[in-house]
Amino acid sequence: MDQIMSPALDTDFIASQNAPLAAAVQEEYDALGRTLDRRGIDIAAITSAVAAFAVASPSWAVGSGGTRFARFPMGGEPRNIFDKLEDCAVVNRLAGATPTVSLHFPWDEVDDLSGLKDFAGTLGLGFDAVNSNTFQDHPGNALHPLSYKYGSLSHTDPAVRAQAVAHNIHCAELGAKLGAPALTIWLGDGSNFPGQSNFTRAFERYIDSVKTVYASVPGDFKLFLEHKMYEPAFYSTVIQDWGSSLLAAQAVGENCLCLVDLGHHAPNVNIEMIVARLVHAGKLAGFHFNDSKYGDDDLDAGAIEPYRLFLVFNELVDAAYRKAPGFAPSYMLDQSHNVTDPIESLMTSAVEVQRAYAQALLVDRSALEGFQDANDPMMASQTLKRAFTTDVQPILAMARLQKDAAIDPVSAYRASGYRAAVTRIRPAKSGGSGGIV
Ligand code: LRH
Ligand code: MN
Repeated sequence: MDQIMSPALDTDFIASQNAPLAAAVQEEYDALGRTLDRRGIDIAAITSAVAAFAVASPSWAVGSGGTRFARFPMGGEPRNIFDKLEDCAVVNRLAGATPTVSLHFPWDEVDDLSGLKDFAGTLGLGFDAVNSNTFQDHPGNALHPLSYKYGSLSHTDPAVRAQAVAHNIHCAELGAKLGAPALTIWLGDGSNFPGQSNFTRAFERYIDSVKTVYASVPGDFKLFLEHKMYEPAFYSTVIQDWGSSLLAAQAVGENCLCLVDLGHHAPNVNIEMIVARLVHAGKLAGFHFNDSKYGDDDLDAGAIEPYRLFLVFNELVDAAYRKAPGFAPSYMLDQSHNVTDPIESLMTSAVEVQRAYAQALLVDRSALEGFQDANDPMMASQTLKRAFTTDVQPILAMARLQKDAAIDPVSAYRASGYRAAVTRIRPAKSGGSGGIV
């Protein structure tokens, strides 16, 4: 597979883009360093923690996303997993925070897995949790002759359940061969009418199926269960909320954990408290970061509710600070880019997740604990707000500069002409009707 030789991946090009910006970054960084020093915080320690922070890119989000109404593809749509990895490499090279990719099967499946792994390696990429797909039928795919219209792992028909179980075992094997740590299982299984499904029997069939998958996955390979309130089912969903996910993960086994997709909750749900509960239970798998205002909008992380994202990271930094048992979450983006260039959205979203992490590192945890124990809500709230309102942009830019990434990823990307180059190379895809990918 021949690689696209783009300036977007070239160290000298990136250095030329950074040169006119570096002095200002250094000046702002030094000023912030003095501010944080007065708070007893070492900016260098924060910067190296931020530089080490990583979030995975979703392979399914580098093409233009859409809704059930329409999809408006831009030029240079990826044709296959190799194109997707090239685009993910640009995101990582310029924003310096996405060294792994989360794959989706069968969309990304190839016969030559070691070839795929090597190709990713040449792009400086590895793999995070892979994803199975029993939420749509796969016409012509011999492994999926039966339909998932009425469910998959919780289907009333044991033959359909067996087909879905086999698919998930297959995805885990593909993931393990690629060095991925886990398989994420998200299902559309549910009902559209009261009475259509027996909640308990469906849930027990689901647990039984996941137990069968769990029994077949290699040693420390993990299963991540992803809950979602609704869609595609609009009355009940088998794994509808964190409670159902936790009950199932506890029933399945130690390496079965609960993944939190920020968009899978009703508006105004206290997601940061769900995170605290899953950490308490030792069952937090990790995240699909995105943002939303209404439903599972899959908007760019931090674009709508940056304070909520900060509050989630406040719980994560607190868990690390308390050395919570079994705390090792996987961080992944899961978004749909309907009106922006996906590469720009993935770069800026990775930076927004990094920003929330950096701000959460600035929380004075011992002071906060004191105000909480003293029942001083005003000072407790102000302690969080002080961290959230600290402009950590110089730290994020310095972390990128120190990694030879781009101080301003979007400007560097646009200056690289990458989109125009792939638009020339990759045949245009028609738009037409909806569908997220
Ligand atoms: C379901 C979901 C799931 C993916 C899919 C692309 O809404 O969040 O994580 O499989 O999006
Ligand atoms: Mn998701």
